[in-house]
Amino acid sequence: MKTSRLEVVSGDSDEQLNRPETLALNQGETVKRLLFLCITILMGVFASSCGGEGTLTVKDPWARPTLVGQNAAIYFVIDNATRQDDTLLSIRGEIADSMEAHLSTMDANGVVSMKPQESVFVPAGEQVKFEPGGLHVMVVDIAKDLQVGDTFQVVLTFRNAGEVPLDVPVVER
Ligand SMILES: [Cu+2]
Repeated sequence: MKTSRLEVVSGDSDEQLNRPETLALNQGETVKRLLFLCITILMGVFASSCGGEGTLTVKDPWARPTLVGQNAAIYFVIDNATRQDDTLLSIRGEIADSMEAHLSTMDANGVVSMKPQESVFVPAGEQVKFEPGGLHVMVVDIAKDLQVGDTFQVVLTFRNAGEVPLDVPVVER
C-alpha cells in the first residue's frame, strides 16, 4: 500500500496587493526607501566580504536499487562552502534502523574491506565525495525495496551545519 502526503502552502500575496498606501508614496518616502535599500545592500556586501557567506550543502545524492533485507549504500557530495571546518556526525532515515558512514579500501592483494567511520571531517572550502569504492553511507537491513524511480529521505547531522535533509533518488548506475 502506498501512502502519500499533501502539503498545502498558503500565500499572503493577497494582502500585499490590497494595500493602497504603496501607490501613494510621496517623494520623501521614496528617497528614504531607496536610502534604506542602499544601506541594506551595502551591509550585505560588507557581511559577505567578512566571511560566512557560503553554506554547507549536500549534492548529487543517489542509491542503487536494493531488495528488502539487504544492505544499501548511499552516495553524495558534501560541499562545505563555509570558512569553517565541519564534521558529519550521523545519518538517519526511515528506510532502516541503522545507517553508518563507511570507508572502502583495497589492500595490496586487491581485497576490499570496509571500515566504519565514527565521523567524517569536511574541511572548510572543500568537497568530500561519497562514491563507490570509497566513502559511502551503509544502510543496514533496509525495511522495503528500493526500486528505480523511488526516492527516500535521510537526515545528515553536522557539528556546525546542523541537520541537513536529503532526498535520495534510486537510480541504476
Ligand atoms: Cu559499507
